[in-house]
Order: sequence, then C-alpha cells, then structure tokens
Amino acid sequence: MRAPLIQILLFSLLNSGSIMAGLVKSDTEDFIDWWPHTVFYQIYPRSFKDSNGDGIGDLKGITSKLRYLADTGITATWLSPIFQSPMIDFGYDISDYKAIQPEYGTMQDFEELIDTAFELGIKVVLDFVPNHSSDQHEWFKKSAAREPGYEDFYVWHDGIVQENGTRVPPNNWPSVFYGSAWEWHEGREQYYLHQFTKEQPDLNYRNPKVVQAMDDVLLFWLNKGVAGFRIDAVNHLFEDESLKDEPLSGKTTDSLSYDYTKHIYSRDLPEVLEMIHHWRQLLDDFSAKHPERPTRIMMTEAYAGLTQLADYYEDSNGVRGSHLPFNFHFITDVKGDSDARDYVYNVEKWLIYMPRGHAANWVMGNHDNPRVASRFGPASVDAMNMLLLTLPGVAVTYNGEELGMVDYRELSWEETVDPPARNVGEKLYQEVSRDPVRTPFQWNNETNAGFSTAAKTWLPVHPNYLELNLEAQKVANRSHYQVYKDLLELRKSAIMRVGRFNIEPLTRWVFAFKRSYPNFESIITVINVSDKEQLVDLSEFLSQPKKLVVEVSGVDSKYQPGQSLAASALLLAAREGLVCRLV
Ligand SMILES: *[C@@H]1O[C@H](CO)[C@@H](O)[C@H](O)[C@H]1NC(C)=O
Ligand SMILES: *[C@@H]1O[C@H](CO)[C@@H](O)[C@H](O)[C@H]1NC(C)=O
Ligand SMILES: *[C@@H]1O[C@H](CO)[C@@H](O)[C@H](O)[C@H]1NC(C)=O
Ligand SMILES: CC(=O)N[C@H]1CO[C@H](CO)[C@@H](O)[C@@H]1O
Ligand SMILES: CC(=O)N[C@H]1CO[C@H](CO)[C@@H](O)[C@@H]1O
Ligand SMILES: [Ca+2]
Ligand SMILES: [Ca+2]
Repeated sequence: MRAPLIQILLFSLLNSGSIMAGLVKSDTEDFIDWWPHTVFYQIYPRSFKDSNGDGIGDLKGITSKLRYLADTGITATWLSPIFQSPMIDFGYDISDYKAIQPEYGTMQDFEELIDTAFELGIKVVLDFVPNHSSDQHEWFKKSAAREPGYEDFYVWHDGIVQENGTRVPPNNWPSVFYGSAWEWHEGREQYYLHQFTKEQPDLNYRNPKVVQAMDDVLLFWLNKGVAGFRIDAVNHLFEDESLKDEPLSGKTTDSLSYDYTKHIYSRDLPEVLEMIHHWRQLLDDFSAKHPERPTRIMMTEAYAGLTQLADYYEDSNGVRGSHLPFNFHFITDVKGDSDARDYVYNVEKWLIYMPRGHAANWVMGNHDNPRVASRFGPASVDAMNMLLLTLPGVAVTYNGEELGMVDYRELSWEETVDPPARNVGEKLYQEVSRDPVRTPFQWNNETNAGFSTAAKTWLPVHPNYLELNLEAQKVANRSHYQVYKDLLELRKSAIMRVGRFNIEPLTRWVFAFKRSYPNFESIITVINVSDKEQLVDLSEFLSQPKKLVVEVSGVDSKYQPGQSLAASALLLAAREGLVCRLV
C-alpha cells in the first residue's frame, strides 16, 4: 500500500516538475532511496546494554536490543566508536581502526550484529574518526620513531626556542579540550599537534599515505556490510601549513581555553571539502560496484557556518559531498526561552541554504550535549519529538530521547570520567562534563535499570530509573515512548515523505507547519514553546477552514488521538505539541 502511493506521488511530481522544500529530489532514484527520510538512532555503545556484567555496554548487548529498535520503528542506527581504544576519550581515540575494542566484544560479535540488523531491516552506520588516532596507534609509535614511510603521518614541529633558551610550541593554538594543542614528544624531540586530548594526535592529511591508509579503513568496514559512516570532527582535518598564531578572540584571557583564539588556521580550511569529495567518491564507487546492496552514505559532524555546511552537501560547482551534514541548530541555536520565531527561523534558514536536490536533516541530541528534557524542560519532551519527527527529511535521535531521559547533573567529581571535565578541574567540571548525558540506558526498574548486572557500572545509572524506564513506558497508557512510536508510524505515510512543507509563527509563542499535497490529507504540527497556555487561530494558516483531527498528542495532553478540533480556537497547554490531520 505504501510503495504504490509513493510511486503515484512521485510520478505526478516529476510530471509537474514541482519542487518541494526540505526533501527536494531532481533524481528519482535518490528520492526513493532508503536514507533521505530515515530516522537515525544514535547508540552510545558503552551505555546501551551490557551483556556480560562488567558494567560496560557491548556489541552483544546492542545485538540483543536490535529487536527493540525494530519494534519501535527504527530502521537505521549509527554507533559511536566501537574500535580498539585506550578509552581516554571513550573510543574517540582509536588505536586500531580495523579492530573491535575487546571490552565491547570480538569481530565475530560485530558480524553477528550486522547479520541481525540485516534480518531486522536495520542499516548500521559506523563512526569514523579520521582527524586523530590514539597515541597508542602503531602509526603514531612508528611516526614518533621516524620509521620510514611514517615520518609524516602526524603533524610534527620543532617548536620555537626563545632568547633565554626556553622551548615553546610553534604557535598559540589551544586544544578543543583545554590546554595547548601541542605536546612535546621526548622520543622524537618534537612537538605534535593534537586538537583534542594529548592522547589524540592529529593525523596529517597532506600526506597521501594517510589518505590511502584511511581509504583502506573505510573499505574494510564497507566490505563487512555497513551502510556508511558518520565522520567525526571533519572540519578539524586540516591546518594551515604556515602554522601561524591565530588572532585572539577577545572572549577570554585564559590562553588555555579553546575560546582564546579565532580558529582561522586550524579549522574549516578549504581542503576539508576536498577530503569530503574524496570520501564521497569512494562511497559512490563502492555503491556502484554493489548495486544489490543499499546506497552507502556519509554523515558529517561539524559545528560550522551554514554556508559551509551547505557546501558540504554540494559545492558551487555542483560537486556532491556529504549526504547529511549534521544540522545542530536545535542544539546550538534554540534554548528553553526561545520563542516561535526562533524555531521557525532555524528551520527556514536550513532549508534556504541547503542546495536543491538534497535531504534536510535535524539533530535533536547527541552524547556531547544536554538532553532535551534538560535543555527545554521535561514538559517539552513530546513537543520536541513531534518537531523532530514531522519535519521533512532525516531525523537523528540520541538513545534515551524516546523516553525523555534526563541528564544526571548530580554526578560527583569522583564519578566524573570525561576528559574535558577532568582537564578543567573540580571547580568547573560540571560546566563542561558530558558524563551526565551518557549515563546507562534505562530499560526497566531492576538492578542498574536493566542495563547491567554489575555491582558498579562505568557511569552511575540516573536514580530516576525506578519511574523513568522503557518497561514502564511500554505498559503505561500514554508515555513519551508511545508518542515517539506513534510519530514513527505516522512518518511511514507518503505525505510525510513527499508533502510540500511550510512553516509559520502563529503568535510569539506558537508556530505551526504543514505537510500537504493535492488530493491528500495534510498533516499539521502545532507547538507551543511557552510556559503558559496559549489560544491560537489556525484558520488563516490552513487557508481552507476544514476540520482538524488529532493524530498524535503528548502524554499530558487533554486531547486524544481521533478527537476533532476547531481550527479557529485551539487551546494549547504550556509546552504542548500536537500533530493533526486536516480532513
Ligand atoms: C624565558 O622567557 C619566557 C618569556 O619569554 C618566560 O616565560 C620563561 O619563564 C623564561 N624561562 C627561563 C628559564 O628563564
Ligand atoms: C517494576 O516494573 C514492573 C513492570 O513495569 C511493574 O509491574 C512493577 O510494579 C515495578 N516495580 C516497582 C517496585 O516499581
Ligand atoms: C489505563 O487506562 C485504563 C482505562 O482508562 C485504566 O483503567 C488503567 O488503570 C490505566 N492503566 C495505567 C497503567 O495507567
Ligand atoms: C558529537 C561528537 O561526536 N563529538 C565528538 C567530536 O570529536 C571529539 C574528538 O573525537 C569527541 O570527543 C566528541 O565526542
Ligand atoms: C506570554 C507567555 O507565555 N510568556 C512566557 C512564555 O514562555 C517563555 C519561555 O519559558 C517565558 O519566558 C514567557 O514569559
Ligand atoms: Ca560488557
Ligand atoms: Ca587536524
């Protein structure tokens, strides 16, 4: 029933030559491909499910929960790093790109994960961390020892000797995680660059051998059946060869803080785009060679400007790059006190900058940022999931957001393990720690929320798990989880895939958007981002004064699915969202 409807819509679309904002497709194949309308569910492996009772999540644990993803209606997942690592930055410091971290399992466990995912119709995307390896990687050890072929695998420099004989780093660049971005290496007697922790030396992408070695890594995992990669910190790949001092930002006098300089020589260099194009080509070539398999895709992580992110999609010469440059605006540009205009502006600006023929994407959370319930307040959980899941294009959900999990802000200094938090010390750790958003997934009300049978888990479980857990939300009549699931069900309808899109602020605090297509019932999402009840008139927005029928309502809503509403006077509770069908 679903596929033919899409074909009909598609056919009429192509014939009318019309173009829809958000999910515009000039090209039929892309349009019906698996990825432009998918929800990507981010799994943070360390905290998802522990299968062997050591207090640390693992691959067998993930495999055992893939059925949960499928039951929820999730068809794609991206996994934070699962590769061999000393775990200084919890897997973002890789010591062997082709091996599984032993505490997470074996290569066989990974193959079983892929097979099970395949059976359940779930695509698996891996995290690719190209900017830096671990200092425990063979390449770094060889490079430090100046072994032939590896001398220039990393960014090395003698440093500068001052008049009184003191040696200092080549420039003033600070690391993202606090402190100088340069570390003296006793063995090689040179400084090496590290944009993150000192245990994460930056690879040198000006060396073709590094590019080759990384291509090899990508092909290795593609051959294992992964659907693509999410590329970490991509805008940090290149540094200006002059290694000049960066101008000061004026934001802080602390020369060790990342905010100290304007990162004009260490971030967002034009060469980044060339690398993205190179990897896109590799993926496209692989996809072309394996037409029986799904298209292999690339998602990129960069907190960068709109113009740049738009160029990642496709540059001014029409060269395609990242399928999905992550759109973090709901994390960075709207806050608990944002009004309706801020939301509308954030949606519109992405659609305006995104080149035509691409899929929009919306990221609501990840393992680096506070959770929705903590950023916007627990009352906003359903409305934010409605926003995320009814906008056109791809949605990215961080694990636990379907339950409305809350940051565990009360973690003590002793319990804190996140490197940037440890770096800034006991007084300031709470301001930067990412541990509160990484606590174990809350499956049920048993020991450790059903995450693990261990006496102690790697991060403590949030004590609210007795009430807030999946099992409870499954049996409850209404819950965040059920709202989430209903929204995924609604996404399956053709209108959500191809419907034209428009969005408007109705009042200072309420905005609405609509997916519509001639002869189909439109879907309307209305959201009140204020802390007070709001009365709105939707008639003008809807243009035809028809009847609204509730499709999905929040946990505390007085409206029930199926209930009819008058468009001219709709009362929304504080932070309420509502998804309706226009009949
Ligand atoms: C050398 O000079 C720098 C300032 O240029 C100063 O920070 C450093 O402490 C001096 N070192 C010695 C050994 O005097
Ligand atoms: C634990 O969860 C189960 C299933 O949701 C429920 O039946 C039981 O009452 C809960 N027990 C406690 C102590 O909350
Ligand atoms: C679900 O709703 C029914 C009827 O409205 C009620 O009797 C029942 O107690 C509710 N169950 C829970 C778990 O709230
Ligand atoms: C969102 C995200 O994945 N952030 C990562 C960016 O890269 C650094 C270093 O690899 C990680 O620490 C972050 O978690
Ligand atoms: C009129 C009104 O509702 N104002 C409040 C709406 O919610 C925001 C965000 O919480 C408050 O700042 C306003 O005072
Ligand atoms: Ca384990
Ligand atoms: Ca770099």
